[in-house]
Amino acid sequence: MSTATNSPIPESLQPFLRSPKKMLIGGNWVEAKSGKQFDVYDPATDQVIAQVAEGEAADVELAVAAARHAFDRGPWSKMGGAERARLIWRIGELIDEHADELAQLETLDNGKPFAVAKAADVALAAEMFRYMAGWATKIEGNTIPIRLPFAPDAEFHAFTLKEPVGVVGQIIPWNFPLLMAAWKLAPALTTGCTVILKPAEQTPLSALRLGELIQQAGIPDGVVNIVTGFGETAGAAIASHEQIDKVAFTGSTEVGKLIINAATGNLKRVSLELGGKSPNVIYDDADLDAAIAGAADAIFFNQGEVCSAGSRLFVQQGVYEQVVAGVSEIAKSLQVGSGFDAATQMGPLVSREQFNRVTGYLKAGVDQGAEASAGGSALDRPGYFVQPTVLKHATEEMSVVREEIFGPVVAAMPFSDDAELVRKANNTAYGLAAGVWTRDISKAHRFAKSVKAGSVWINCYSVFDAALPFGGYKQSGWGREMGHAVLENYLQTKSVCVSL
Ligand code: TXE
Repeated sequence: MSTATNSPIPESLQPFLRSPKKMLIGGNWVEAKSGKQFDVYDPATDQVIAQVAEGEAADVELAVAAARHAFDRGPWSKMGGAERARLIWRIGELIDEHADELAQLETLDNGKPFAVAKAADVALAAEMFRYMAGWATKIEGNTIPIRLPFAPDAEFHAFTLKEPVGVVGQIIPWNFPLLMAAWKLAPALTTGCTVILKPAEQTPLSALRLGELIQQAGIPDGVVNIVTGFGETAGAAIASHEQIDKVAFTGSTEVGKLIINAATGNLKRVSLELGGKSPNVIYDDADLDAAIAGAADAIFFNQGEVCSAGSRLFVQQGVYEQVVAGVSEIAKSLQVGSGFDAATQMGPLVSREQFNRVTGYLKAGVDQGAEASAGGSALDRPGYFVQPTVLKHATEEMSVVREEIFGPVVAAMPFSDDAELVRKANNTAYGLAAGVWTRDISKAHRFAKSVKAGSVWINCYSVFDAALPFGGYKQSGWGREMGHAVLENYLQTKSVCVSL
């Protein structure tokens, strides 16, 4: 592993950074009612880069009123699908037109390499809006033949209508700030819902810029409201609000459980995309060059701050040492530094808190008997940098194997046969994703069937597409993001029965 120097903030971002960071409520950019602001940090330097309005319950109240008005009075929920589709498509185009600026904001706020932000976060966000725009004209119910056993001659015409669920609260994390906003906003808009979006307090900047683009696209006032602030205040006020019909959350499993409790007051619908501890499996008959590179990418992509990261690496006994050595070699070769440096392959972690959490796990892993065959500690420099780390001699009881670290740390474990593998792979509270590398197609399919996970990648990892559903089994969540499946989160079914 080598380190690149920090690079200065691009001059082109300065006008946006210098403008006051207000919240979008009812089509207006407003301060927090309390007048409070909070600091936002550059994770590569530990310096404050912006001050952002600190929304709380009173601001959520205003945002809910605006969203309620926009939903109950229209025009959004009553607009034709084709008209909504044109506006949603336009958001995707505007994201592409501002791709460099949005990617720079993402690098500055989250730390990730600029090239990754542009190729993955920004491109996938634009694609998500365009994909969802297509569904706006295809939301249909069914006609359903029915017959009453006690009145067989009575004739009915019965059908279902798909209607938007209403006002939706959306609470998102900091690992893919713009993309998570897109995953949430696009299906809500497609189905005719109105939204209160709360970005993560660590990374609010790209969502605020997206708010400006959403206005530019012509989305009516009050349809998308953006409240910046902390989870325990603004987030909790959204989760418990009686006038919000649904809450969609991405974040930790711990907070996901709090959201469910808070939502019981009015029994609002809840969808959750939570943590993971995903198994990535390499059989001895795999194309090992591809599998080793794939295993490294599965954990080091986005600094390991990926809910579906391949953080438990299971390697068949005969090739275990070779694979661990290969992944360790890649870890050591990765260029770690400022996301603005073109040579950088891995940026800093997002925050001081996340840095402390990940370095805490590194210490715990070694204390519990694992050995770092690459990395193992923080980097001695300002900013929240840690080394890409491979832990060998890991066992199932260790906290580094059981708990989500959400950093560039992979725990490698050997297995001998399928039965042992499946037991170990499923020995987790989570069930978000899994990967398997083998040349034997039957083996791959058997593993895909037996692993309890919402996504399985065969001879690849971290492949995402707006058309492909994504979400968790077990404590990794409720409901699916993306694809046709996500529409169900935002629609309700009304049965209509006409006597003929
Ligand atoms: O998450 P939180 P944190 C996991 C990952 C990470 C850990 C902690 O393991 O190390 O969570 O990260 C809002 N009511 N993931 O503390 O707190 C908060 O403001 C309502 C996995 O940052 O769950 C933010 O907008 N909202 C993950 C969002 O929840 C609340 C992505 C996520 O923050 C709230 C992020 C409350 N009481 C972390 N408390 C994934 N699945 O991708 C916080 N929030």
